Amino acid sequence: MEKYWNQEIETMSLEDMRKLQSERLVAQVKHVYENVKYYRDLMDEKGVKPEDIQSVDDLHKLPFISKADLREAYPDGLLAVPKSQCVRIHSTSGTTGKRVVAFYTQKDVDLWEDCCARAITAAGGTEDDVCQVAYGYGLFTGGAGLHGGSHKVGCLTLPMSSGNTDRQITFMRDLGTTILCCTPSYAAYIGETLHEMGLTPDDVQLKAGIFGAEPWTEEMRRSIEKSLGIKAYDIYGLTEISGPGVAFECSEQKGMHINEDNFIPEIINPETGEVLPEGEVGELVFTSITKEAFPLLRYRTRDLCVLSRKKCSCGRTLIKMTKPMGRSDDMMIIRGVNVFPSQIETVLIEQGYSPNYLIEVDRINNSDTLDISVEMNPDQFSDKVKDMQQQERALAEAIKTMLGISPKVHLVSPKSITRSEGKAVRVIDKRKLHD
Ligand code: DLL
Repeated sequence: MEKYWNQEIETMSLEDMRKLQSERLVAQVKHVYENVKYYRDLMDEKGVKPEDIQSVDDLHKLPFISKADLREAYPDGLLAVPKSQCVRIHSTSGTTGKRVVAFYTQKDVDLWEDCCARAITAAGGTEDDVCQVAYGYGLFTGGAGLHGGSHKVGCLTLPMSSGNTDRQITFMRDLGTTILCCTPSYAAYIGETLHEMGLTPDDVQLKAGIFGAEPWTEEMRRSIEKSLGIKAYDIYGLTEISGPGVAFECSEQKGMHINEDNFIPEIINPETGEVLPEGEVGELVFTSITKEAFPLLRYRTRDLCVLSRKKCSCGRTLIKMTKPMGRSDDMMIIRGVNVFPSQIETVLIEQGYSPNYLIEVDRINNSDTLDISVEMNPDQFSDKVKDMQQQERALAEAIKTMLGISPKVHLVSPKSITRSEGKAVRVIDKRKLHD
């Protein structure tokens, strides 16, 4: 029997959901227009008044808001309530440019934790579970979000944060962890460490993992499921919209249900901004209709995916999104060809290599170069140079078939690529450094 955290909402008819969304949207647009000068100016510029928005069908009339706007409004130019009503901030990792600061009222935190509780329940979590939260705690939303959701469900919560892998495994065994929450790259690392300690999945009691915050392939899912003896569920979210739990996977494990009673999704053509019909790939845009402190309308995530209302075997009617295929700004153009790191990862795992790799792109003598360092598993290692060269050629050929361009593959010794305890860095584009 499928369990839901909020059955009424999670299995609501489309008609009722649209009604609920419309009511919330109308109120939210008014709240934002009255309280956020930055967005009011954008609306005025576009000639849209709150009265023009009567239902979700009018959503397209509103202006978009982008990361550039968030940076311009830093730190609190988009805050919609007095600071005294806020109880928390979180912030993005800010690898490029200024960090984004997101504010929360107590109600915002509650609704967000509820979304995470839905995700944990969909992964089979109940009050009988022991939930180990190995996402980072702090400004990052991963730790706090899953921690709050786990409390709501009533799981025994282990607030581990990321890192200290030996201790993660000790606690996992001593306290009988059944659900692990962390990034997929850290889950792979924990699986690898378990193996190195001479342990097998039978030595732990894990049954499920809730992994997200970075792109990961189906091949990676299977590899983690095998190494930890679990079912691995995807979870999606972003700081600007709340954090983890914007969307979550269910028992069907095919795409993630969006908590659309809180966040209305749209897919647009990233070049023209035109709204695309269901089933087409494009940039995901969210309108948060319940957030009080930091309510973004039509926020462009830059994540590329497809939306679908196909019937789901879990009984949930919430719209689904596919795994993001990467961010529009993750895509590399190498010798004129569009390349996503996930395509390379798919080939590596299919060919029996580990998910530990590093992609380096450069421009030498006006020509793009693509170098991929791939770690061998101990059994792939050979001390015959000829064998190694042959393996490198075979892998380069398989990648060329996928991408249409030839990479230079370097097989490197086991354990030589730095492991990730949070979001993995898998691409270094040196062209950006020279530009
Ligand atoms: O990564 C929130 C989160 C924490 C989600 C824990 C899931 C689990 P940010 O640091 O703001 O927030 O990064 C958001 O990460 O726009 C996507 O590009 C990427 N991302 C998040 N989840 C997934 C996922 C958190 N399941 C950005 N698959 C988003 C692929 C993901 N990419």
